[in-house]
Amino acid sequence: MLQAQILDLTDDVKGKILLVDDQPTNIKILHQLFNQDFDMYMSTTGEQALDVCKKVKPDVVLLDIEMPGMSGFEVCEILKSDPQTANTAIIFITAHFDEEQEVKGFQLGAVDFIHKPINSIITTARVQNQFLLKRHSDLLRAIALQDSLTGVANRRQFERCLPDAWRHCIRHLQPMSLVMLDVDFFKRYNDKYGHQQGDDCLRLVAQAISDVAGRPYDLVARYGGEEFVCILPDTNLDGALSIAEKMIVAVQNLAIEHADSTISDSVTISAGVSTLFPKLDSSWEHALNEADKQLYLAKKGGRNQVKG
Ligand code: GH3
Ligand code: MG
Ligand code: MG
Ligand code: MG
Ligand code: MG
Repeated sequence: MLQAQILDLTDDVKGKILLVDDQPTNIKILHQLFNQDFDMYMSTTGEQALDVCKKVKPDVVLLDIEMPGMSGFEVCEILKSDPQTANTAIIFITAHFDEEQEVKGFQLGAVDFIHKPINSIITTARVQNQFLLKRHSDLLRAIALQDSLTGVANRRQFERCLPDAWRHCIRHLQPMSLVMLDVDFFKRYNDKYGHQQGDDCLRLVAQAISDVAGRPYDLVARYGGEEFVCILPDTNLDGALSIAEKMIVAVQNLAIEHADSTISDSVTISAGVSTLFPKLDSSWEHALNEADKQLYLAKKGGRNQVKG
């Protein structure tokens, strides 16, 4: 849910189109139009289309409305309600013009309608247009939510995700943990090796932390300067302590030389953990303060360690 919203955007990555129609002949016509420029995926049922969307995250879905089983409208509704697929550009393909149906489609989040019989030139132009718009909005989202130095989520994304993650845990009666992490003696690192190398160090540390918090629902964000924060839904205190410990070891294993650290030859981090349980008086604001307090204790206790 969380990390997946942040996109790896490279202009030369081929776009992906999913064709959904119960009539294979329709799929064939559309396939011929886009096969050269896009990676193509095909489904003949709504259920199958949802599976493909989860797996490949197409940029554009060309979606038939009337299909046996799940209708195109139902597919659209489900895709739009799932944060992992909500940004997909959905274009309905319909056999007859029906005002009410079109309004409903737009209300469900579709971006365009294409009418059968397929006019190749118009269909190609409309799909190309929607593809470019989708790429632009992906790019804007990435700029708005990603930390430009390290590539992990930024603080804005963290603040957006935290209440959502907490609601998820309340719904499932699961605990949620927060980990605050801070690079040890980083001012000295900058002073000794220069700001540029300091930046490189932050990128490596961010990557090492992210590699440990690898579940799709985990989020690692840069909270500020040399401080990171991690949301771990469905994770109790023991689980979070063990993940934080793994992060500490992962950073140690990077073996980034730090001659001016008084506790190690290489760069280390400290961590503070707090855990929230779904109760009326729990608040994630309080949990964030608590994680910060624990981080302070980890620093006071000698650094390169976790407290919680
Ligand atoms: P402690 O072990 O107690 O955390 O000590 P510290 O030196 O890491 O903490 P302090 O808060 O004194 O210093 C943090 C340093 O992080 C100071 C600042 O210049 C550096 N810093 C913050 N943001 C960046 C950045 O984006 N790039 C680089 N290179 N350095 C940064
Ligand atoms: Mg049909
Ligand atoms: Mg500080
Ligand atoms: Mg520090
Ligand atoms: Mg700090």
